[in-house]
Amino acid sequence: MRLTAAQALVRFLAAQYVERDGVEHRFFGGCFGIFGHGNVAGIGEALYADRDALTYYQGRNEQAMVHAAAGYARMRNRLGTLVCTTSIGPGATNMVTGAALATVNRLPVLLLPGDVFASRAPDPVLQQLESPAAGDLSVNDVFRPVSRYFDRIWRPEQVVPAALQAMRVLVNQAETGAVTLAFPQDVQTEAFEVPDDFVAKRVWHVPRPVPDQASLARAVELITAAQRPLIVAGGGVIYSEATEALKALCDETGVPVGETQAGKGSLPYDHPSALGAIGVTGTFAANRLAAEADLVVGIGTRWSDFTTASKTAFRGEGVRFVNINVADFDAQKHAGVALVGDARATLERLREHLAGWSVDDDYRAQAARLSREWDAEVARLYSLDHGPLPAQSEVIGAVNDAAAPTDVVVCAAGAMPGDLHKLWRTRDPKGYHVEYGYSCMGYEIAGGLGVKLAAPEREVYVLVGDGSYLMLPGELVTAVQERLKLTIVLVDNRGYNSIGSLSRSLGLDGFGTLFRYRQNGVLPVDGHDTGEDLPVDLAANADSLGAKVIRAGTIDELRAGLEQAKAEQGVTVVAIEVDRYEGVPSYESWWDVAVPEVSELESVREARERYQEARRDERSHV
Ligand SMILES: Cc1ncc(C[n+]2csc(CCOP(=O)(O)OP(=O)(O)O)c2C)c(N)n1
Ligand SMILES: [Mg+2]
Repeated sequence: MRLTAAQALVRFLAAQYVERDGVEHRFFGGCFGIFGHGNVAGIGEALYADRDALTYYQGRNEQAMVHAAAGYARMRNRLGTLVCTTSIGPGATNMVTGAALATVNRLPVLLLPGDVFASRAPDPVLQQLESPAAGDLSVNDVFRPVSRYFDRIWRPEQVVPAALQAMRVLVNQAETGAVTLAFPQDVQTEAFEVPDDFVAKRVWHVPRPVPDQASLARAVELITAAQRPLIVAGGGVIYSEATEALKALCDETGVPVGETQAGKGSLPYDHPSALGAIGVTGTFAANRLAAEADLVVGIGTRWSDFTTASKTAFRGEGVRFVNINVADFDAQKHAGVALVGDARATLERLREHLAGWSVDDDYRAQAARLSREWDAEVARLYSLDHGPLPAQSEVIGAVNDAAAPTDVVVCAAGAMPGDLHKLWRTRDPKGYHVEYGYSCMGYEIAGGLGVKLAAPEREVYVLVGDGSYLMLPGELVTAVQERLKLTIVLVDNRGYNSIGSLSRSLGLDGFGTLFRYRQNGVLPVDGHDTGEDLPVDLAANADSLGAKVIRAGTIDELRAGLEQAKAEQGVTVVAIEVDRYEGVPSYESWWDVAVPEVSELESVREARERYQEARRDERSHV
């Protein structure tokens, strides 16, 4: 069969399936694209001529398309994703941030940036960046460090090995992330004789590998010798659908669980072993037990600084680690006993080995008590009745009350992710979707769109700050166009407030974080000249993009607005302003943000002293 390279690739992508536990799914749910000269005729023709093969979605910003694909992939537990096609030059490089986000979060996305002519005949083509020192370089080489697999398709026949390698990496649970196939615009249009097998249905089997016996035995020895063991549940628990296995292990052994951002939802919030969020944005329940733990079992976590509180969370004398991870890279961290394997399969093995063993009753009771005490703190923060502007924690409470257990909350950057991590009562393993591997402003609306495409049966609540909204609101239009139902809660605090409070804590008065008019030549800071508000109306902006807008001035109005949104079919934006100074406190934790060693500012010198003091709790775990 004679096909162009682009036609062959589109047919191949449409025929890819994955199977795990006997359940088979199509791997690609569609293809996002923004056309330019680098893809309009090649991939564009392939998508247009065969419209049933792969659903085409029109994007507004290439970065946002990749966010949508990542959101989709996460919602599908990495067993599905979307393709993203772009033109060359700016359209292509706009995807770099999205690629990094996908790779950091280990989420499969397939990127097809257009590339300059392989023939080099018309060089320099519009938007080509030439290098005097290297003829084979294009801007797409910037994808290499942020991709788990990169290839450039120089000849049409090369589609075959490139596409197969791309799939190998995308479905590999340890390797997955962004895969980039840079596609020169002339090669896309060139024909070759395509082997029939290449475009036939292909099923990729996703295994559940288990650790070797010796490693398991070492882990069991450590766990059964521990007095105060603690589990840290990461995203791997959810991706491998290990939540039931985890719950069974906790019921039997009484080991308490702290959750990372990606792992939140591993246990229902009201399970007696559930300590909730751990680390910098953790609960006092998790952070107190972490400080005294003698053994920490990390499951599917990469041990980011937010989880380890910059290596101050686990302070027990001689504390040891056991790491269950499908990726050897993460399993080896913190000098842990590495259990390289699938979370669910490994937890099931561990449970067999631990049969009859449990933590002592006092420890189990302490965990259950702390879990209840934490929930009382959540209830307090949900109903502060703060005024005149409400507190952000009350907004979270209102959304949590409005959402059904299986609905999904989506967020990524600002003060909201930390507050959600602490306060969101998660009742379903897929109910909490906070992108915190890259914590990328602008992910929210686009990621929420991807979540909705992946799980149309669930209601999706996107919480977005004013700063994030301004960075990437365009996919609102895509959601309107696709007639998708999204409820977006736009939380306005007139600026980059999370960084503002960080800045204030470092003696810097929130410099550069308020959205205010310049005054006397400088931008206003907190606590001094507060300056004048900007005449910005983001709700009106959302209205102009086709969303139904509800303006809420109080928490009661927010609650009413959320009820009203339930009856809507399309995109609803509920806008509310919150008090930027009424933040949720930090609970017995610390984050390492470097403070200048010398400064003319007294406030910074004081912050430096506090910084040096705090660093004394840092451990090396080597
Ligand atoms: C793309 C990107 N740029 C910069 C940052 C650093 N950053 C983290 S939060 C934040 C402010 C976010 O503002 P907003 O969305 O209004 O949320 P708020 O902090 O006010 O809660 C910034 C600038 C980031 N996370 N992502
Ligand atoms: Mg803000």
